[in-house]
Amino acid sequence: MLSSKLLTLVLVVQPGRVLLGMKKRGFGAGKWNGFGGKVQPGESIEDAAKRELQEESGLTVDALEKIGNIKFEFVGETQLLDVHIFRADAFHGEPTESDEMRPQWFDSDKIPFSQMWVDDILWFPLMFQKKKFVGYFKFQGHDVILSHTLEEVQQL
Ligand code: 6U4
Repeated sequence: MLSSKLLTLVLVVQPGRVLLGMKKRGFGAGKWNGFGGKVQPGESIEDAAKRELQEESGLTVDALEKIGNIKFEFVGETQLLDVHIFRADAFHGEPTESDEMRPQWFDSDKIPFSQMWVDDILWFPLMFQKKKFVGYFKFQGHDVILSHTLEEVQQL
């Protein structure tokens, strides 16, 4: 059985737009994505999501809505990425570039999917509609999905 690594991902959404960050280094460098990272020992997943959002975008939030959970398998890797996805509809502060991310607002109809993880185009519509979802994606390298499941759920 594969072990798994807990990760967070936060999408900050306002009417008609979403904040993404250009990942400057590390896993997924060169891609636009939500803000997130590894859950540290002793930390709750939601606290990790808030901390990573603050560290990478400069924004703080009072509340996060749990919207999705996707597990990613990369062929040849022994660890699954267990990514917990949250949406924030309100925030404090101004998006600020960090060592890891360069934040930018995108209109909801101009999301740069060709420069994002290829799974995002499949679940962003659910995220925008505030639908909850769970999924499993099996990747070959970082650009090819070999198989996947994605389903809407009532509760996470
Ligand atoms: P550090 O500790 O900063 O070196 P790094 O290797 O850069 O970590 P990290 O912590 O930024 O990785 O975590 C990876 C981020 O990428 C998490 O927010 C989850 C997200 N992510 C990983 N695979 C993804 C995928 N297929 N689709 C997606 N986000 C993904 O939308």
